[in-house]
Amino acid sequence: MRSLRNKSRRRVADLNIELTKLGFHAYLCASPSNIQYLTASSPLRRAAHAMLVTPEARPILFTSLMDSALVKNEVKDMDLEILRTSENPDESVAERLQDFPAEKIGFDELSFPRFQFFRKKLSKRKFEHRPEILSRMRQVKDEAELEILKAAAKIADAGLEAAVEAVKAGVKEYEVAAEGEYAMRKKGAEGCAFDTTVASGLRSSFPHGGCTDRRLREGDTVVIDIGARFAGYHSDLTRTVFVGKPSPRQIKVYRAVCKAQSEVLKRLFPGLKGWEVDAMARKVLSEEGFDAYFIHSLGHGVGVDVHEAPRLSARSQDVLQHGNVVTVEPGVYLPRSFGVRIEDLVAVTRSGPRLLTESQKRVY
Ligand SMILES: [Mn+2]
Repeated sequence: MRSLRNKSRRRVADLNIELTKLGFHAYLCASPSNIQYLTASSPLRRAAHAMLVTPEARPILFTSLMDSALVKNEVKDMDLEILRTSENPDESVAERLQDFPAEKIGFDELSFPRFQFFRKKLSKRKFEHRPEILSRMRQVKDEAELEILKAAAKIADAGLEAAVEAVKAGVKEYEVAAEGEYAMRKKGAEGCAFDTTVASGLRSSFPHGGCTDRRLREGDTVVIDIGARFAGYHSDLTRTVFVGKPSPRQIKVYRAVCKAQSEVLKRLFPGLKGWEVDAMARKVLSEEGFDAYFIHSLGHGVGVDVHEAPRLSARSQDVLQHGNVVTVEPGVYLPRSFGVRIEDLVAVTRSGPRLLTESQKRVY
């Protein structure tokens, strides 16, 4: 608890240094993920309405009366403001902002109506959408965060194992998903990181197949994409398996995807740009003749959000740093036929990539 408080204090201090450097007088956090990060408390993800950070004073957390006891229990060195009920909760936030001499106010994310409201209420102030200030901080994980992400990855491993065990002809996709999710819950998951995908047969050619009541058949390709939420952090893991014996074509695609992934995993070091890493996988797949069917980006950062910085995509200028946690997930999707994706969660470190997910990959 104490170390969490120190962590929160350090993150707020870092944000304030950034704000001062960039000439901001205040920063309004409305994103639950950013509030979780700055308070180092995952329950606050839901319990806080907004957070106001300023180099001039202690941060202010806005919360409903209903959640105020929880917030008080989690956070000690911040001011608490109880939202007045039965009206627009942003009225309270705007009032507090009015007390500030702040001219230039940064914010992370606001719906258009909320943004309009603040602009109208505080017409003399300048509001700037600057989500990258926090996403840059969040993408570099410390040791404690890496431990939590490792635990989340381990839970996903257990979920995947249970799901793969359930794969056999006659079983429905959602039954496979249910086995995986149940196993994750029993291992301590707070929930799923996202809706589990179990996409079989032709449906495996849809990267975001979700799952349906389709029954698995002999010869099917099955893409299972599963992840856990643990202590407010996420994991993301995909394996592709076959029902019965795969055909030579299925094996060829599977091997190509495996090769693309292992090439990247060998050479994932700080200093590389997102597009360079993406290109490594694309090059292997082009040598195998499948690059035209790799129709998404190679990977993304994972942390307080399942999708965050840095991005590993064809256009990403993000530079990998020690402490990044990313997915490496090449895929090949043959239209009207089948698809294969293999995904692991990896920590980028000075001494090389550290795999967080450890599910085995069948070799064909
Ligand atoms: Mn992913």
